[in-house]
Amino acid sequence: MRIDVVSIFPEYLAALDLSLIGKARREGVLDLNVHDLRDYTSDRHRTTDDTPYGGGAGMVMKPEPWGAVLNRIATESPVVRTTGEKPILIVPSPAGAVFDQDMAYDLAEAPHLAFACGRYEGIDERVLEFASEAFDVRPISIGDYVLNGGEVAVLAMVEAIGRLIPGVIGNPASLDEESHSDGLLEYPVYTKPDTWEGREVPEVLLSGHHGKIARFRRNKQLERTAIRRPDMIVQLDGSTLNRHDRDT
Ligand code: 6GU
Repeated sequence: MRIDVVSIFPEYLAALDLSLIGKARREGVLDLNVHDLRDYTSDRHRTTDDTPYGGGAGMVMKPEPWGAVLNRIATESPVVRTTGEKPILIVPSPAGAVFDQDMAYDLAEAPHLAFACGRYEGIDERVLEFASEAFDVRPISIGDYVLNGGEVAVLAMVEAIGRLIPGVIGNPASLDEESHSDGLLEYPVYTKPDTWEGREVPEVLLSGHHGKIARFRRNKQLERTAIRRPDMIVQLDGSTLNRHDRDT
């Protein structure tokens, strides 16, 4: 997968050199490119923002550098050149649709993603209209709170998406049992020692009885989800709960 990220703080994205995502980059599974928006300005001060038309607080990102960098990314897209398909342009914004695991799975299938990190009060709206000629533009939020810019949101989204790309995670089976994969939160986990600070590991996990262990874990998932995320219980579709869930 090809990923381009545009920011006025490219150093923020240095964390993408670490851990599994960093390894995927070094192995060539992820072709991740970070662009400094200021490199696409043409004035001496490398200005990227200006005051809002209509008045109001804060500053707005100027359209010209955005136009220049997005033209470059679209023109150089290996996907556009080979398939003619539009790359997806994610615009991180608290005013976007909320990112979730289904979206991560969907985006993990795309051959080319670009991220446009806004700062201040946002990017001149005409940039999104202009970009939609060459990109499938999607404003996306990572939750109902406000960040100062899109960079931290991009770190979260690239990690959530990147780990779903085949070859990025060593053991893909671990993806099947994690929170949100089946509409429930994941069960609690334990490791050695079996007694620690006077606390025991639940006995059933030491029993070697696979059926009982599966039932215990499933009950913990249901209990945890009901307590912590009642909203997810409401969303469960009929096929998620099986006969055994109802009988116990
Ligand atoms: Cl994606 N960007 C910003 N600036 N704030 C946010 C957000 C994104 N998601 C939640 N808050």
